[in-house]
Amino acid sequence: MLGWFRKKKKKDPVEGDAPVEFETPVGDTDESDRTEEELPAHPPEPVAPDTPEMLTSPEASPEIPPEAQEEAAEPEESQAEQASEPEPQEKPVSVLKRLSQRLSRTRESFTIRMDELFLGKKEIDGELFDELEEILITADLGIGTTQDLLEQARKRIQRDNLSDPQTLKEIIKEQLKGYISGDGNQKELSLPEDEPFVVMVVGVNGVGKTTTIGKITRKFLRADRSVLLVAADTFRAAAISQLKIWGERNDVRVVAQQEGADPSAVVYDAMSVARSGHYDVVLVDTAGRLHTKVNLMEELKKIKRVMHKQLEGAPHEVLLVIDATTGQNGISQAKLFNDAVGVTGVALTKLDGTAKGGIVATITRELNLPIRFIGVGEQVDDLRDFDADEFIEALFTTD
Ligand SMILES: Nc1nc2c(ncn2[C@@H]2O[C@H](COP(=O)(O)OP(=O)(O)OP(=O)(O)O)[C@@H](O)[C@H]2O)c(=O)[nH]1
Ligand SMILES: [Mg+2]
Repeated sequence: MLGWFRKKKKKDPVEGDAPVEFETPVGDTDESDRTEEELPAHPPEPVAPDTPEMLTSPEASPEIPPEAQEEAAEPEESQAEQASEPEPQEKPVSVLKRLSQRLSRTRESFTIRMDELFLGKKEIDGELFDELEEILITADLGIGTTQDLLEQARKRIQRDNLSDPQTLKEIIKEQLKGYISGDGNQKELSLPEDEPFVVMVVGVNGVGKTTTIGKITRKFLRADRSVLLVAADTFRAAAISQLKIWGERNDVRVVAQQEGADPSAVVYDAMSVARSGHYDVVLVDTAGRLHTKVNLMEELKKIKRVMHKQLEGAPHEVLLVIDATTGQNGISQAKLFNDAVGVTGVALTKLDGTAKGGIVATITRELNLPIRFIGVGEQVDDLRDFDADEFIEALFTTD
């Protein structure tokens, strides 16, 4: 359980009153309980022509005008439509049901295909394993994880002398849960009490860094934490204004300079503001590519060094944002970022728009990185604290 969004303890109890402590995690409660208005997805931003430097994300590339992106999307698959689905008025949709709806494309390619495969099967044979392998690879579980999973399943079947295909299905479910609920994923994470909690958000362009920052800001505000945003993506003027829009929406301060400014200088200023203003949380947006010939990874390392010099514990978290629709490509990106700046957690976005949800298991098993959040839509509340059990249940829900 992610402890970031526990409400801040009240420090000055009124005399005579028992001290009030808020320990309830907030942010991922049943969305039917929500009282706050849903904010619209951030508006399409003006796009400046630019040259990708070293890494690009094939999805939602800022080079593609929003209209063209809309045209390219199949109408029934439109993320915007999914995100703005009308809420049922009378019957509140449970958290699990809602999540499983958002994961519908992965469920179709994985759970539903698996159900069809097992339907009518009377015995476990080689053919069943071959077809299973194909399903797992299509869901982007990755070759390594798929093979490990099938090998473990074969061993179990032999060892326990099992013959019922339904048991095999249960074994797969258990095995998947094992991969994604590793140690790192269940760690309780708390915020430092006496200094700002600094999160450096990194990732390739277009993966959803700025949007995720906007969503996380809202979660922290609900937990009574003050938030400072930092526009260290100085690559495009639009990137800076996009963060400022999120700042306005959430009514929080944004430290920014002009386009093309040295991102480390922005961060330097921001750390002083954070300390003097006693901010609880600092969220730093970084670029996915650069306008100069400076290597992106070198630039990120520099930003990290500057933060650390200003505040010893910072960054407390290097949050890598991965776009789930990029599948195994996202895994290669993760390795590069991890080698350069030491990623400590992952936010996996756009799970609502992809059949490649199996990437969750690859991230946790092969990269051994904890997934902190999953993005399941464009709205401010479409960011969930990742919970392995809940995720597996939602994935295997059949209705
Ligand atoms: N469907 C869906 N869309 C998302 C999600 N997260 C982000 N997006 C969309 O992805 C697009 C890119 O998001 P940004 O936040 O601008 O990505 P970025 O990484 O900051 O991009 P750069 O600033 O260009 O590096 C936007 O249209 C977002 O609304 C998600 O979880 N689901
Ligand atoms: Mg951005």
